[in-house]
Amino acid sequence: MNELATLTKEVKEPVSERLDVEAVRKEFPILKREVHGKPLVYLDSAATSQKPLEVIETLNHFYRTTNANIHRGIYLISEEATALYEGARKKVARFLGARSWREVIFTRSATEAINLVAYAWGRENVKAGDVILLTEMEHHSNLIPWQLLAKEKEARLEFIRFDNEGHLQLEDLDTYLKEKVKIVALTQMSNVLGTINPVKEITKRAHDAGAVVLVDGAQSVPHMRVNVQEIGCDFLAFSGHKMCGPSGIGGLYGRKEILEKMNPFLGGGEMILEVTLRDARWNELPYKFEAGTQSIADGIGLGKAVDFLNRIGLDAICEHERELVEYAMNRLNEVEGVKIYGPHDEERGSALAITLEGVHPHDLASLLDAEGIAVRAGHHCTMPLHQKLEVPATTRASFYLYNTKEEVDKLVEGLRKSKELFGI
Ligand code: C6P
Repeated sequence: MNELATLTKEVKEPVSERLDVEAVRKEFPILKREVHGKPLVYLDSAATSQKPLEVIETLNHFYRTTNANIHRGIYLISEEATALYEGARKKVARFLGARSWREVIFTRSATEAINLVAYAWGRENVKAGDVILLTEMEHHSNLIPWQLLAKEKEARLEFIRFDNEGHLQLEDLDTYLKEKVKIVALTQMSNVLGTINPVKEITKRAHDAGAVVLVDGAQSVPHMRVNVQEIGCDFLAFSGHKMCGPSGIGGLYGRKEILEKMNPFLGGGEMILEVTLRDARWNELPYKFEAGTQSIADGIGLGKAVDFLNRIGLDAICEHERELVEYAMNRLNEVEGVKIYGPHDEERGSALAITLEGVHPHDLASLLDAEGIAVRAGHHCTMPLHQKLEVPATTRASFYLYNTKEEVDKLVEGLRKSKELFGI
């Protein structure tokens, strides 16, 4: 039995199969506030999620009682801080189904995690003429680091296309895998289309062709059960702030065998075993990749967020969002002029990008804001995806465990009001 399997047994079962949204909402203090004299309707969780009280209080408690640097002090509060931080790492490792806590590297965000791989793995392994295979729906965080690497190494960037429904065209994968693909890097859930990509199948095919696989889990990890061993991927990046945790903390799962062979990403304190003026030996995993003082309180807060998500239950969250998105799609389709992007079937995530004919996406977001409704407008850091959709911008509503059908109704009402204002 692997190291974390024994610990997994101790994880408490979720309180109920179904999510009690009213009870959940009470745990998020910000949801009580008003904006522009109206109750806040927060529909921007794909950008960042709100935080439950227990996460907020964990940060507060840490700074009030336990604040010290970790892995350094030979005194009680430093030892306590270290135990809390390393405890959080173990919770994250279990949450992702890693074989060992050593496979979880804390970073500032998913962005930093992907950059870590592009630099530390990419520089050693990608050579001139190699193919880096991405998809057309990637967030800039999973595009720019590879563009930089490809330019430096004279490697080739190629892309798996997506079809009109936002599904990947997997025949492109097979075509490119016949060439020298070194890495396939793709999102598990699109932050615009809501598409859930078949990362397990893609990983299998990529591995059969000798390629390494990085999964961008920034949007999937907060919303569905993600198990890195089941997927079989080599790397998975995620952000704490999208999964009820604090900002400034995220992580990279990496298969131990591959991490061990890699050079460090950043140099500095803590990532070394021994240093002389001209040389150094690297620390063991995961510390080799954690140079300098870490976001200690935020890491501990992320551990609390994982406890929270486990208590509510990922299956219950997933089911709640599935019902909500289905309801939202039906209701939005009632409004003439609304176009919904991405899959129209049940198997999709909870990011819903739309356009409303005759109203600019930014104007729509401003009008909705006046109604207390927070949505995002723009290209959502996916310019190439929008170029393919042939729209400069979309307005995006994204849902999480605390959203309700009444909030969807308010969104629809807001759209109708906007149409009236524009005389459409
Ligand atoms: N997307 C959105 O509103 P960071 O910023 O590092 O925490 O996450 C980056 C990132 C990577 N991949 C995907 C699929 C993402 O959606 C994001 C963040 C936010 O859609 C902010 S642009």
